[in-house]
Amino acid sequence: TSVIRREDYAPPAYLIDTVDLCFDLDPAKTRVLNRMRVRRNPDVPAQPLRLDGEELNLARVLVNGAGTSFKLEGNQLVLESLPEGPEPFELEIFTTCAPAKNTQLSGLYVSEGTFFTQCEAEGFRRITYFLDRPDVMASYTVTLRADRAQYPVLLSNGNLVEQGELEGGRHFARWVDPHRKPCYLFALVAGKLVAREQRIVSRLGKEHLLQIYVRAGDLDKTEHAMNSLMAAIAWDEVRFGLSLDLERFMIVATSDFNMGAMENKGLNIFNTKYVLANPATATDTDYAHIESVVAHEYFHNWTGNRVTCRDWFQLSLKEGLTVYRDQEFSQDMAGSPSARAVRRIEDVRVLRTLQFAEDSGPMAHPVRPDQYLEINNFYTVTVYEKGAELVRMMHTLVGTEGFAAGMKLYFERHDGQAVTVDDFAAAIADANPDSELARRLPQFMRWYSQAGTPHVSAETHFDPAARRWTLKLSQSCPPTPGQPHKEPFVIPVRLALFDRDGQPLPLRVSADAGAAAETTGEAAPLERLLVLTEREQTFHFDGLDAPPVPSLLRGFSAPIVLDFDYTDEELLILLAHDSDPFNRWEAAQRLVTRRALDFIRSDAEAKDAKVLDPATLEALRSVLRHPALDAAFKELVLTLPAETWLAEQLDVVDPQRVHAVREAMREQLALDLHHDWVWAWEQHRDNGAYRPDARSAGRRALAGMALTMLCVAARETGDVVWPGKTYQRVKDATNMTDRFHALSALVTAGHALAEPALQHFYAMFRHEPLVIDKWFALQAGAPDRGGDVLPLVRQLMQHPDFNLRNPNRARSLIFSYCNANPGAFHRADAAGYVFWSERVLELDAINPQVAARLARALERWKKLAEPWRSAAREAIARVAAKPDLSNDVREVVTRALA
Ligand code: B3K
Ligand code: ZN
Repeated sequence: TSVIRREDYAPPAYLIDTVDLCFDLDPAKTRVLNRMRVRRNPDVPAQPLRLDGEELNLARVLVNGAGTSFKLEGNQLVLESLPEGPEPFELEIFTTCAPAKNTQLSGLYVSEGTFFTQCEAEGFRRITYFLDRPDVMASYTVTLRADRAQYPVLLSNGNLVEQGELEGGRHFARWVDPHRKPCYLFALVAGKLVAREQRIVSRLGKEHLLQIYVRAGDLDKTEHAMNSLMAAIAWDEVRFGLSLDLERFMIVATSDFNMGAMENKGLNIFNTKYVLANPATATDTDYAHIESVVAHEYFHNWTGNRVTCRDWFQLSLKEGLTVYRDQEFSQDMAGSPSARAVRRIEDVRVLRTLQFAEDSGPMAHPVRPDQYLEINNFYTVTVYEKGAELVRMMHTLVGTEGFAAGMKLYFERHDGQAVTVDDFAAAIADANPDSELARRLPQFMRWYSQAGTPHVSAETHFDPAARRWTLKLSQSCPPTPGQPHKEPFVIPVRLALFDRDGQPLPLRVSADAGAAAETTGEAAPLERLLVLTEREQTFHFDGLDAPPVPSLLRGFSAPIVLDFDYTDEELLILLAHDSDPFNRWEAAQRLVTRRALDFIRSDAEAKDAKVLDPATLEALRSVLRHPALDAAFKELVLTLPAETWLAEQLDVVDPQRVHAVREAMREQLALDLHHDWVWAWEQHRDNGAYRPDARSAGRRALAGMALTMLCVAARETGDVVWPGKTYQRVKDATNMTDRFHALSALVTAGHALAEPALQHFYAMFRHEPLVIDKWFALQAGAPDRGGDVLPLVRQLMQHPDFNLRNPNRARSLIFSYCNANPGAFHRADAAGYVFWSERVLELDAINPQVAARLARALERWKKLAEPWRSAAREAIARVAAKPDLSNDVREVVTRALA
């Protein structure tokens, strides 16, 4: 297979109006009869019909009921002698496939005796021959036939129109989807499942049935997902006027799934991890993920399903927009302004640690990529999370009402169509003709076409005589593969100013600077939105008695790196006083990152080092002890920057040094703030009956952090009391969040009680797969002590509960080690890399999509110092040398070596 290019897009030569699918479900050999009404696309010159198919056995092809000649060319079925003219014809294709052998989990597969499908992006071609592209939309009728005893529940998209008995203990169900859709949104499920049901009435007065299907023992874990679904439905009606367009909306959970969930029309299929929760088995983080993933898939019903992508290069059209929507939803669900800010900080943290790294590595690609070998490799943090930031910037540039008007226009124009990101941006701009977005639309679209993270550097000047403060912003963007030079972006920069006592200052823009003069008498605002469009731009602010402390890029108003040489004093002022919680958190991150990087670059011994200075420690202590700040916010401020984040700030990375310095900082925080951690634990440990709301989750998070710090300190001081209390907590906690915090505290501290605690935990939850995933992940992600993690991971691979074929399990052990534990993975003896290459190859034979994700663990190898650099390149080369790699893994390793 070769590279697919965006510029090669051509509309389909044929259109498919209706599809009538009939399945005889059998794990070993499922028979699929596919009857389509097809016609030539009048806008495209006549040519043969080329249908995609993969791993199918073709039995018969009929055109208008009669046999026809056909060719098989690679993975395509080619029909040359088709009826001329614009009239539709009937095309009937009969194939079989083997769901039980489908370990890729794309197409039709079997998980624990139940049939599931996954068609996005190109899985439908593994079910039947089809025009497997999102701009071909058809109306579907689906008949499922299966053994009644083994597969009592038969589901597909839309409405159930008929069901009944068949001979030989079989039965059938027929589903009709009232909405046209691309084939990637097709789904079926057949198996032994039970459902939680909920009837709701929409704002429009329509009745809907909501169902969540799970295995019989899991019904008690579906309440939170149902609540989240109802909340998402209500939110979309209020915020965007978008209502559920189906009589029945179903969610089905499976424990074998390549990603989080899938938005199939009316029949969402979910990884169990993002559905199942009760207080005994799920943590606060799980609850929050479920809320956002359930909402995300539901929101796709409009952004993705009603209006879909013209081609897969437009993926961010639905994913960036839908992530933006789920993030807004989760913020609204959080409630208080500071709880909203906590969500924002968490989202930005993901963007900056994962997406910024992607953007500066070999897989860097624009939010709208230009080419791919395997589309599944482009379901990335760039397309999703950076894509969401682009939508957020549009919102910032047109305002909340303007954005809602833009969304309305988008659906008026494009409902039922397959469109591009340009169409979306044009709708937002056209609804707001006087906005900065409309004025700068072509330039704004560079965010979609240029890869890389822009840097904005700020310089300031104060003129006491004129009482004028000047801010000069300049932007640049580093080269990325295939894009050596970048044109300037449109960058919204939110700004506030503070005096040295932390009091906000009014922002008076001077009239001669080209900006609109202030109307006299009107109070100057305390925050302004500057829009940087040139490579370099200067802004003046008047009426200031002293140089102010700028709070720049408030709320992280653009996905950029801000280079500004804050003094420590200025950062301490912002940390203590900034009214923007994001920048308050950011001030602490900057202080701590600065200390860490200074130390890493020095040649001082890291063991027992005082990496943090007294002023920073004192500032962190005041945050921890602050009477008014939320516990969740405190926990974020006190969380040290990730090793991967620190590594990204360095030109050459010694991963062991980064790890050692971060560990030293943690010990320092644990020891120097010991009394404060005791206080924090006592103040936040009890929260009554478990409720997953943001406030009590924040309290649990801070208590959990305190426990970890107290166990880390105990390791240094020889204290036995806190580890003992923590062990007790593992045994008698009343919810999974508290229990897991305690277990993780012992494991993180490397305490001797970790071992019995892990055993106790395992014995308690051995029949809960999602909890056992946590058990594997915790051990594989533990801080390395003398190289002990890799042998443990190898040993855990032999555990009876380990199964490489189950993606959740593979991720919990292998990915937690290779992708999320740099200190243990980057071993000087290269044994971690050897392990990685073995697993990539082993997984590739089972499930290329999952293998390709793992393959990305070493893509930043060029930044590594020796001996890691050479060892990593060798390991990648070893993988690349395998002749029959999947496209998925091939693309990742080829780019990495380029
Ligand atoms: N649209 C799916 C992702 C499909 C991934 C295919 N490799 C889930 C989501 O983003 O909602
Ligand atoms: Zn999505």
